[in-house]
Amino acid sequence: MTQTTSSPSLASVPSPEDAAGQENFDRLIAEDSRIEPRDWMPQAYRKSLTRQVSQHAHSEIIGMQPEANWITRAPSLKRKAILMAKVQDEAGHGLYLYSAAETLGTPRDVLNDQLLEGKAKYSSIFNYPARTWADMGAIGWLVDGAAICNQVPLCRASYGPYGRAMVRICKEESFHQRQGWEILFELSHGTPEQKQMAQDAVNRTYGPALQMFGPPDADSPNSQQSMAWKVKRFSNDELRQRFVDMIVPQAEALGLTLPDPDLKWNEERGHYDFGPLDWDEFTDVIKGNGPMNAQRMARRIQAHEEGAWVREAAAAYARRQAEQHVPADTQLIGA
Ligand code: FAQ
Repeated sequence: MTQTTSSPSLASVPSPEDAAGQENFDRLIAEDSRIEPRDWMPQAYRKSLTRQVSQHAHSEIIGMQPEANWITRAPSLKRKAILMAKVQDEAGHGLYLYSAAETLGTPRDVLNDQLLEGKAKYSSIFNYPARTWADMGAIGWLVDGAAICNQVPLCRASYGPYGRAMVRICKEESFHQRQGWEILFELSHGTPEQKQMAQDAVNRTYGPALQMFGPPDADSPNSQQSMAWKVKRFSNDELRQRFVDMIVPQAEALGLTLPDPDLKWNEERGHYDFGPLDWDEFTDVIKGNGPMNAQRMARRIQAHEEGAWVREAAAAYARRQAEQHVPADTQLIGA
């Protein structure tokens, strides 16, 4: 009788270093400690975090566009100054996040190429147009509001640089949400036309804002592993529910309604029930077929090309600084 060998191939046997690294990684996760860039980590953890953090960075950068469009049309100097500061904050968030992603080993220009070549995703919400000034309010209240709801738990993400970046980002997002709320409050207490403009903006933004939390848990391929690694602390549906519970009383205080006839308090669950979202539309948007995908990407590519001279100048400056700061004794050795 021929005997087949069932011993594992050599390639699948972890080296002693990998086995020790995995043990240390598992211990740190179990203890709720942090994984730092120099720590051993499983390849899958590194890859999944690079995906999430870089896509988060891309979202911040693309997310500047709908609001930047309104800087020149802001209704007062004060509003203009506030909006400019907010858009700059989003650029800063992108930079913190690219820096955090780079600590996982992929250089920023590679991550950026993935965005420009359409290989990396960014948040679906930024593929919708900002039609009126009231959209600045709806984006601040609902989009930044959803971002905070999703990102406060990420301050405790197991990967140190990501969690620390999120702390500062969340502080700034809270300010953004308040400025959005304040824009909507003013409009909803203004003329009937202004109130209608605020209501229309909320009607358009509500569904896409709820979709920012990602697909329903049953269709979320990354959630389970990400939660086991303590990157994500709550599932997509848990955070979406938390957000709905938060915005219903806020909408009442604003004097506006949310566009969902199924929205009602469920005494038994202790939460608001809400109606189904259009997941076919979501899938279409993240495949690149949303109302603004083509324009957002074209603008990003154009901005990248127009910024080439800045990158070249910065690189030339860095080279010159390095040459001028060569220690004196090193120069002598070469002489
Ligand atoms: N849009 O398995 P899951 C902001 C993708 S920042 C596009 O559930 P995961 C600030 C997902 O990537 C907003 N794609 O994935 C601001 C995955 O595809 P992949 C961004 C989405 O990672 C305000 C696939 O679907 N925030 O707003 C979306 O466990 C105002 C399956 O999904 C963050 O990035 C979506 N909405 O959960 C700026 C927060 N949802 O990658 C300017 C950090 C899912 O396998 C103005 N990220 N997908 O090809 C996260 O918390 C998570 O990555 C989720 C998705 C919750 C977004």
